[in-house]
Amino acid sequence: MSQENTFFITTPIYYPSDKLHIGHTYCTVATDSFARYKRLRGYDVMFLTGTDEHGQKIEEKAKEAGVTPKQFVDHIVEGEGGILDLWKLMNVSNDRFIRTTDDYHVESVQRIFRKMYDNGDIYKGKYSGMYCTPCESFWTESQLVDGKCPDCGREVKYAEEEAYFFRLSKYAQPVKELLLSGEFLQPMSRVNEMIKNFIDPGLEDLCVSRTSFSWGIPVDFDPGHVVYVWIDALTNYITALGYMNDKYDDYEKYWPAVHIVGKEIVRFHSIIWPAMLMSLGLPLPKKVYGHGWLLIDGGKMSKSKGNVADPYLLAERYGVDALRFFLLRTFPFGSDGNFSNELLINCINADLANDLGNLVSRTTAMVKKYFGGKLPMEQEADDAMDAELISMAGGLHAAYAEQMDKFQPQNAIGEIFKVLSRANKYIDENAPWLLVKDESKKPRLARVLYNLLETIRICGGLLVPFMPDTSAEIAKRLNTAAVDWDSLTKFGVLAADTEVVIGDALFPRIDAKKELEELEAIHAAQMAAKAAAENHFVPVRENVSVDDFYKADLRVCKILAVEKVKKSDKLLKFTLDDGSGSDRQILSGMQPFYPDPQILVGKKVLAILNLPTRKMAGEPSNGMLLSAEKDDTVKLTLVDDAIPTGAQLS
Ligand code: ME8
Repeated sequence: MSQENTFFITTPIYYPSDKLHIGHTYCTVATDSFARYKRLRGYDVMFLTGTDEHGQKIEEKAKEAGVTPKQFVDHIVEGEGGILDLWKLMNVSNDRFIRTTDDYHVESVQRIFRKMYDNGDIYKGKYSGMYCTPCESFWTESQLVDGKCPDCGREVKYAEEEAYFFRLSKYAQPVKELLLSGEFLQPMSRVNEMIKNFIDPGLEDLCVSRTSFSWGIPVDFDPGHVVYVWIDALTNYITALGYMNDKYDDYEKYWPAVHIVGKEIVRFHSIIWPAMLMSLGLPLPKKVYGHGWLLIDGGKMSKSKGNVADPYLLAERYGVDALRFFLLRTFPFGSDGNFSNELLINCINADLANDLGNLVSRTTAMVKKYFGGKLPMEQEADDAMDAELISMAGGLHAAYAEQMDKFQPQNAIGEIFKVLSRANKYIDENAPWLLVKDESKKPRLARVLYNLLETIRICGGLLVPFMPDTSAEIAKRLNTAAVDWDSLTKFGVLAADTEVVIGDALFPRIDAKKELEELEAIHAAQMAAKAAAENHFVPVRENVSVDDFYKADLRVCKILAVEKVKKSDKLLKFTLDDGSGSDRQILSGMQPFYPDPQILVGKKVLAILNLPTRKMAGEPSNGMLLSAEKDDTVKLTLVDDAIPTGAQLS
């Protein structure tokens, strides 16, 4: 089975039923930090994420949108601003991305289903029970809460159908033993939850096929049935390694995995999944970690409540690293946490601008000012005043590793920040600005600055799982490439005559009051746009004569530049090449619909040019860009690159 130095870690595969929000981002970024940490420790890591694309909910959503289910999921997964784009933006270092509609997965699931059928663990029966359509779950009467779905609180309805069942009941005892053994499921509180709520009341066999919808993997020996969600979804963790398919050959090398999942799907991962693996005769996962939820105003985020935080917007405003850091620094991984913009801004100001950013700027600036940027070789030996800082920085890796090995990024970051704040205090204790006044104290000054640079090197290196770009930038400022684990376990690695690189503030301070007001305004505008879209109706337009239509000078223009209009939450300012030889400026209310407008640069759009100049937010606009609107989305009508700029529509 898996080799000594390999490490396989997974996120849940997310439903591409809508755009992902900060909650999904939280889980993926946390898992990314564990993957990066293990790589730093020298492991050969396989980090898997992906999408769970079948099921009734997706089928219904696609129908509403008037497209096929595959078109629907393709758009959400691969489309502009979709799931792949989000993980790229968030600097997620997954090695593989599985889509459950991938051919190899479909074939593997059919083989797995057949294998479990052949060994007698899947049988045909009839299912009746209370069914929650949005959650695609049958519930027993005792599981309902006030007669409603215990997961989402919505109405359930009685349903009955012929179905295949998995003999989950057969595995109740070994699964209970697994849950009680060692540290399979964490945090420990979830173990009691599982045993009390699911195992002890008696595990029922699990319905694993459906005949009521068709968007799923067909049971190849009984075509009216499609494989129902969990056998399709959970097996992704092994099919993505090549189990029962020829696409990959990594199963032997990497399995078993550590699964990082949200608390609401711990049941599936710690009971059903191990039972399925037992049925298949495969080794069980190393660990399931059930993390908490990010809440807004104490409630779970939901698109329908309109209280979701948009990772695109936040990453764009504060930077990807700041957002990643905030998520992992602020919320204890195993518990729920209340997300707020205020917490985010305070975290950036206190930890990143102050404690980290200032320390880097101050220290490098002093090396520059007092020694022209390069420390001299003549340095005094360390004295008693240095001992605490040196032992804290030199020993940091151990305390940090202990926390990361327990999947506690918040505490690992906390350890780093203890050292950073000790370093800030060390500056005050040693008052370099006084040492510099006395020439004989220069060797001492050099030693003080060296100790600070070393502390920054170690802390910056250990920040790599959380803020990969910032960590690299810090190494650059210290003129060092040394971010391997070994070098982070020792104090005194940096050359004595290190030459620093001066740069901009790593994290500029944010004016919290102003920023919060702006975020409020953006949120209000988004809510208004959503409400408008909900009340939207397509106006009946009067017939227009061909002559009238031809009065409009409609042309293909190329976007040369785009920027946000300062005084507006909605307007983007486009500089266009309209083929006339001089640039044209058009303003358009596209800001809410393009969180990253720079992706538009170089694209070709349609514009009406012969409109009178209008002033919008103090800026002139010469024409109008054509856009198309459906439901709550508005997009510019882009045209094929092969059509020349300036071409007129006829
Ligand atoms: O459950 N706070 O997919 P899903 C923190 N397809 N994490 C959150 C969150 C929040 N508010 N909201 C979502 C599914 N998450 C299945 C999984 S796995 C074989 C199949 C995260 O799109 C959290 O990790 O509903 C949660 O478990 C996951 O997204 C659910 O994503």
